[in-house]
Amino acid sequence: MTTPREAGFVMPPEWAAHEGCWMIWPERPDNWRLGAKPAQRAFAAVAAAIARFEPVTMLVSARQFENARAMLPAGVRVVEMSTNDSWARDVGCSFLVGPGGVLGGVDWPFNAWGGLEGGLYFPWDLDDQVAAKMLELTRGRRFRAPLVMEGGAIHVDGEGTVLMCEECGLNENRNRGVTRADMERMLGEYLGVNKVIWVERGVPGDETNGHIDNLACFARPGVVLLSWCDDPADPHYEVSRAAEARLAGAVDARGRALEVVRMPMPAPMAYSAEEAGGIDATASGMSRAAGERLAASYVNFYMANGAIIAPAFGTETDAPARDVLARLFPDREVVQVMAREILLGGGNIHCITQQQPATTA
Ligand code: KQY
Repeated sequence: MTTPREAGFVMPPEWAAHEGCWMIWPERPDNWRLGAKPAQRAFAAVAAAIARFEPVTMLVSARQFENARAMLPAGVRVVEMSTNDSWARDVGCSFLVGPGGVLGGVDWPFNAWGGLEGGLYFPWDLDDQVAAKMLELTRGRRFRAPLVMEGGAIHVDGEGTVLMCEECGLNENRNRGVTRADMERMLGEYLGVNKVIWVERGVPGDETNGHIDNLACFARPGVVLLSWCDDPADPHYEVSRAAEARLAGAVDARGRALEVVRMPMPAPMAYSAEEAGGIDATASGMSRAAGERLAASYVNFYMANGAIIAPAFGTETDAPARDVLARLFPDREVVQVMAREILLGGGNIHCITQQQPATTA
């Protein structure tokens, strides 16, 4: 099996020019309350915001095709595809660019964030096929990875460095017996990176076992934005300090020390009784009880061409978060979209989007 590295492919950073963005329409009522109607409105708002800056493709089941078409702006392309849920970051391919500017993609084996040991649902077979189908539609070269992983578990700087949380990347529920060296070798071969910067834990309560995309991201090479908490009573207080110590003590693939920018965390939020009561009970592994803390973070945003599409929660921290993004990305328009309904499903705007890089071939 030829790996992307052997074939000369690398994953571009999210800030490189995009051909467009891929999303998946929410539908399953055991994750999205009230038959997914409020989530569908939120996903439509995200798609409309991104579509101002780059083409958007929405993947949707046959059952929901007419409804999605009616709810989405005309400029959003709606394409039928079977899935188990709606997390394009994780079940979609991580796109690569190869020699002469050709498109490729990593097809990560997917097990619903932990398989039968703590995974969120069964079956996940349709989700596991999404990356291959995206690469069929785009005629990109497909590289099936040898280890289970998700796109939300990585952030690359485009200059040879990737960020990952140990809690996720070394979790036995993805790859039994996996070692740090195994994962580093795999990331090197499939993303074209030379350096993995490990952070120990992700945002407390994140049901992905610590996806980096909810905790931290590269803003540009050498600069990492970190979700930060100043309340010693909050479990994220320790997590954010430990992450900052790791990041500040690391050097990237080019030998640079990282600058860490703190992004304030939103005030604690939890499922209301009404929200939890709107979710269909099933035997899935998704825990959705009233009062349960939501893993909210402002770092879970999408970089579109010329814009940052960022979550807002209707709380007092929305404005400071917007200010941080505006300062960090002076050449991009910051567009905040109300994202609580996405958060109720366990993720946020970065988790429901997947960029396809612009290619020259
Ligand atoms: O963090 C992400 N990339 C995805 C979150 C998935 C949550 C599933 N309920």
